[in-house]
Amino acid sequence: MRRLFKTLLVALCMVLTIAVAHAQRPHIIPEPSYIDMAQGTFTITEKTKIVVYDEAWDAAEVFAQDMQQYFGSKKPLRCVKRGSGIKVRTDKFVPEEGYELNIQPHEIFVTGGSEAGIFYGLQTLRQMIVEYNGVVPCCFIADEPQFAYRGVHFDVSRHFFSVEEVKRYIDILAAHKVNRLHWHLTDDQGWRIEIKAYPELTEKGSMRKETLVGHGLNPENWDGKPHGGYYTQEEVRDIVAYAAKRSMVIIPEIEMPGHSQAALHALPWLGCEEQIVDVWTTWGVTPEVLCAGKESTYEFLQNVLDEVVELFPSEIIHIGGDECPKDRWKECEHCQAKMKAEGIESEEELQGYLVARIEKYLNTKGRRIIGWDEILEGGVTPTATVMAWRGAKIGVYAAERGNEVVMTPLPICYFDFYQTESREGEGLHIGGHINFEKVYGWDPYEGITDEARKNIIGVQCNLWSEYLKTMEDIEIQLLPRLAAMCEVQWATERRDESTIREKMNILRKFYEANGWHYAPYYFDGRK
Ligand code: TNX
Repeated sequence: MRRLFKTLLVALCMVLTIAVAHAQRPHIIPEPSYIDMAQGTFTITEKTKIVVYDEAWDAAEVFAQDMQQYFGSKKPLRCVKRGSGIKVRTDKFVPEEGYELNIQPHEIFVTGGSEAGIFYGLQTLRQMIVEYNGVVPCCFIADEPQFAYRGVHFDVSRHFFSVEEVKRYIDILAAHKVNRLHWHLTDDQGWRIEIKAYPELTEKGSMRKETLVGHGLNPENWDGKPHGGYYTQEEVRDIVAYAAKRSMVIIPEIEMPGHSQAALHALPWLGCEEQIVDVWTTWGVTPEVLCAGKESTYEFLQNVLDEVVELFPSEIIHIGGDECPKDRWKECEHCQAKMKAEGIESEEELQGYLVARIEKYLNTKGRRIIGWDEILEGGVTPTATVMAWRGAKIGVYAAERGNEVVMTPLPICYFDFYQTESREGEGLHIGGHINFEKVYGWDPYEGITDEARKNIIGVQCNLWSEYLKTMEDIEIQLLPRLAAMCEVQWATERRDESTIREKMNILRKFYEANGWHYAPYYFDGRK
């Protein structure tokens, strides 16, 4: 009898242990590839050391600082070369950006395929630390991303954001395991990057007289207040280094030949007729574009790019290419002469000629180009990467003709759109409707052949800032939709509709612990 009781007791304990272990499964976003729960816990305190075995000091130090914020302590956690605590190391048998996180009662091991892998392993641990108030359950997690390119775009031209704000943006992205920041630095409404060869670009082109009040479709009132700002080259370097410490590459975008009115204001000789124009104070698409006929335009672009490649180690450079009306070119003697001399038949092809020339130039510097999908219209080279924004079908088309593609279709990836159908309580936005569910349920491979799948190198969401003036506005548009986006970027095949809401309720606490603003709609059930 006693024996039977003992056996039953043991069985009961086992069932309970399994149940407890099950209940402890952590809520991590994006979903890891593999999680196996074990017995026991590890308690992280402000005294826990991070033991760095090889070169992953940046990842460790960033983590140590993030922990400092949670513990409210004066100093970050200590990073040391030996001892016990959270042990980080690289191992060539782990996939490049992947990691293994092994939490044991007395030690934690974070093993990455590279420093990036370690960084992501530590981000997973960071979410667990918030979820369990520092007492993290023992487990083994193995994880790696689906897409190599996991991007988020930031428009700092329409509204300017300070160095500190850009860094805060990078922090938010990094916690979602995003590895590309597409930094939209120039547009009609402001030129934001110092170029030493042309000081006018920032002296004149970084400031607009005033800004449209209300929607771009009804340009009636302006606020009468100057708006502007720019980043010095030193600040750019600082931001690039800040991102690199978080395993993030910044892809700069220099818009050409459209969306360039701020540059035209600063340097009127860049236009077809050298007409004097303002830094634009309105939203939309302006007919004022760079002249594609004069050699001086090409020289200008090359000189600008010379400085850009010095500042940004990114292998790809974004050259814009979107929404370039051809009205001025049709009437321009230089553009028409260039077309004749080069045997170019249409103005679209003239844009293709400009893009191909710039691509060639950047290739001589060891860089490649990426451009908005309009670059397909001018007969793009097979070596350019296409950023498909006007629809996933265009991305599929480009991938099938052999170009590499970043998918960022408007109906899913435009985070400047409204988040609710009713729009109640939301500020003024450009239009549309993209909620969390739409992003989470998206299949970036839809409609593609097996062969072309490999050409989809990644996925990106875009944050255009016409209607976003403050960092709070930015964060509310970004979060929590970025959580859904990072599931697509990192975990496409592993997404699970039945667990996401529960996971989001935990991630929300993580946002709060970091002091990030987020939109309430998903949490209060508004669609
Ligand atoms: C289109 S997407 C643009 C931007 C606007 C955006 C607003 C793209 C390549 N161009 O200039 O800011 O729509 O959603």
